[in-house]
Amino acid sequence: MEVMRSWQPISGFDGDLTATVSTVSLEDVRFLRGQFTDFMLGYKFAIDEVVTKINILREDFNAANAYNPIEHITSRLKSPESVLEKVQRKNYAMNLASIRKNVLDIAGVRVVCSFISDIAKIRDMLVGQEDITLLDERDYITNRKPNGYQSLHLIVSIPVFRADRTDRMPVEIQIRTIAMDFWASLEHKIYYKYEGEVPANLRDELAEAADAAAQLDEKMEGLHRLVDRAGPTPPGPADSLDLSALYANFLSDR
Ligand code: 0O2
Repeated sequence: MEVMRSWQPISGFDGDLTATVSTVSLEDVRFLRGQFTDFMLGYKFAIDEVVTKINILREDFNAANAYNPIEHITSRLKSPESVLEKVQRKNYAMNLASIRKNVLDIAGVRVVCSFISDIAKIRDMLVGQEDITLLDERDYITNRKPNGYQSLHLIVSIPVFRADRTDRMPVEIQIRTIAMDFWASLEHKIYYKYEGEVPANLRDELAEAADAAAQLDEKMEGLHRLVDRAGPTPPGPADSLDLSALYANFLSDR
């Protein structure tokens, strides 16, 4: 069979993937793999762009303030298998144009903050940048998921400057506190261990743990505010002005 030069629907595809796999050659699969790898590269670059932006904010905070709202940043590029699994699960068309349009969480960046109030701060700073466009926002903090999951999800698009073109790429940014992140990573492990069928008693325990995490966040936020109020005022630009000239002026007026 001739190697496919452009992305075409695989001939003979009737929705039965097992039948499709037996009708394509190894060369076809290699070609598709190459095309897919190139397609994914843009998402990797988009992650790099967003991580750079967040690292700049972090460094800027460190330089200007005694306190830094960003605890840590992680990122992940969805694997080709899980992109295609999502396409199949959501019944999207199995081609690149459809993936580009429908699967907006291929590039993912997670920002973990110390306090709840930091989440809105980081969100506003990112969304306010002129090359970032907010496409969608899901606030699972105000509207906690029934299992207890909390996080702020933004889908943004940013320009990625390639060698021969500029592409606007979508990135999912998840912003959450340390407590929310702790809960989510444990829940994720439990979910996978039980392959989605988490026993009722564990689900109840997780819901309780989510309440405890939310209470801890509130308590820490309260303490943070108290300390912030009581703490010394950070030095401003006027603090280091040389006042000798003013003193000399007072003396000459006597
Ligand atoms: P991973 O491991 O991060 O790659 P869908 O992708 O269709 O299931 P949807 O509607 O596109 O979900 O997006 P949604 O609900 O905003 O969530 C997408 C991501 O949020 C997930 O990505 C998780 O990272 C996280 N998430 C959402 N709900 C939960 C939850 O109940 N528990 C935990 N631990 N994480 C959650 P992925 O690709 O599923 O996983």
